[in-house]
Amino acid sequence: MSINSSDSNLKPSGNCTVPMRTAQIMVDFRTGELSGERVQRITRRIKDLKGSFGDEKARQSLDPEMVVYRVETFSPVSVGEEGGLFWGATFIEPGMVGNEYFMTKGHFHAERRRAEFYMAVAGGGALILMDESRRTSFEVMHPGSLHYIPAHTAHRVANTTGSVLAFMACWPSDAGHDYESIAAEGFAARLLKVSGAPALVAEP
Ligand code: PAN
Ligand code: ZN
Repeated sequence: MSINSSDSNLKPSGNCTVPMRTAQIMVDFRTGELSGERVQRITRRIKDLKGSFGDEKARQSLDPEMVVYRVETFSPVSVGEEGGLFWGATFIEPGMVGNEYFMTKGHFHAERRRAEFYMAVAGGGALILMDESRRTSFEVMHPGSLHYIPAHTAHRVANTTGSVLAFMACWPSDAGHDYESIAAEGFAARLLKVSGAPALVAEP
């Protein structure tokens, strides 16, 4: 029996002796959305993001229930297990807190030696990267852009457009997330709207 990848009507035949399994998860490549029973979902709202944005007064003036971003995750192995991989999709709403774009909390991996891939699917924005010496840079994200996040590098994404920014991610199952370092020290620069355009502005 020959199998080709476009053979979507493939069925086990009477002679087939190997087990056939269907994928547990499906990815919608137009939107990045995951579907399947094992997809886990979290939502981050304005009320969950105290301390993330530079202008705390502006954050408090917004509806605390307003959604800033959602994350869908497929974790085929336990968190912390060595040798596995996780898949995620993140959806950042358009919006601003003062002059700062809606963005993810951002983190270092708890196991600093772990890297990650991001790939933008829809919308546009910026991946902000910061190494352990607090050197900060950003990469523009647009549909199809693939971003390698090296080990020892904090990462956060900001949506700089008027529509949802969706991106996929793949990272090692023993990477873990260190949000505490970012909560304590922040990023060394913020992505702000300056004269109508995004600019990475160093913290004073
Ligand atoms: C991503 C992020 C996701 C949400 O899956 O966890 O985009 O960002 P925060 O975790 O910073 O809130 C990832 O980088 N995983 O390692
Ligand atoms: Zn990460």
